[in-house]
Amino acid sequence: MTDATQLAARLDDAVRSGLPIPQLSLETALSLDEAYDVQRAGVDLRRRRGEQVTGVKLGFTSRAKAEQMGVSDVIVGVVTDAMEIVDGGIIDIARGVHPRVEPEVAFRLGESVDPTDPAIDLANAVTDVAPALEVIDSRYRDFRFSLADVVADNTSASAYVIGPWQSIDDARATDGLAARAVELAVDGVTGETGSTEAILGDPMAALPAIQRMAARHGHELPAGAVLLAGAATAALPLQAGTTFTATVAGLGAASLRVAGGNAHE
Ligand code: 0L1
Ligand code: MG
Repeated sequence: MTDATQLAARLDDAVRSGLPIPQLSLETALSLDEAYDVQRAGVDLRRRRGEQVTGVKLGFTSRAKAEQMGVSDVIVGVVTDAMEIVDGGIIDIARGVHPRVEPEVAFRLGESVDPTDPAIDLANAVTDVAPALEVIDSRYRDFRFSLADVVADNTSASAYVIGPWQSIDDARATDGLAARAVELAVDGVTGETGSTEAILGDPMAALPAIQRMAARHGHELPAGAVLLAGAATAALPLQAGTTFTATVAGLGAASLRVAGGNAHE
């Protein structure tokens, strides 16, 4: 039997110190359900420090990342107000272990949803969509982990930026959300390019996946919750003194300035 609270505390220390830890799975055999117990215990620690949950995020939504990890399903994590950075705001790289940034699409819920209710379609509760940046920062040495490790580590969630929200109906009326060009630029120079298609074929497909995972693992979906659908390109390492901008065709851009010295690894 694993002690979820104890394992969560080790990960939480790594978040707060910026110092990496060895993978939990090297010492402890964790099932996926046990890994989600550790994730939940970590979120409870954050809540006890006063952080408020602002939403959820999906990981492994691109076929490339899923194949790289040898997994066939997405994973879900939790984001809090302490992870939110205003659009154009600053992140201090020195607080991270080895942070990377990826361009995403975000949704916002207009009403509270019970994900366990089979009569509910989460897509009907989404009112807005926005371009976004997610900073991922594995708390494990060398950014290496097993599936259970990364789930326990709250799917590497570290920070996020939401660009301008627009009505989901308006955004979808034009061309839908699939196959929109995405660029991740570094100081205005293209770093990565891709398409929203990399997010499960269409970011809208993230919504039933979030509903299913939230129901299975007990994540709440209140009104106003932010749903990060997944990455549209590979992630780039954060570098001090640079600005990262994610642009999603038709949705606009979200950006983040990186300050501070060096990350820890
Ligand atoms: O948001 C993500 O897709 C990250 C999922 C966890 C895997 C990673 O840290 O690359
Ligand atoms: Mg992500």
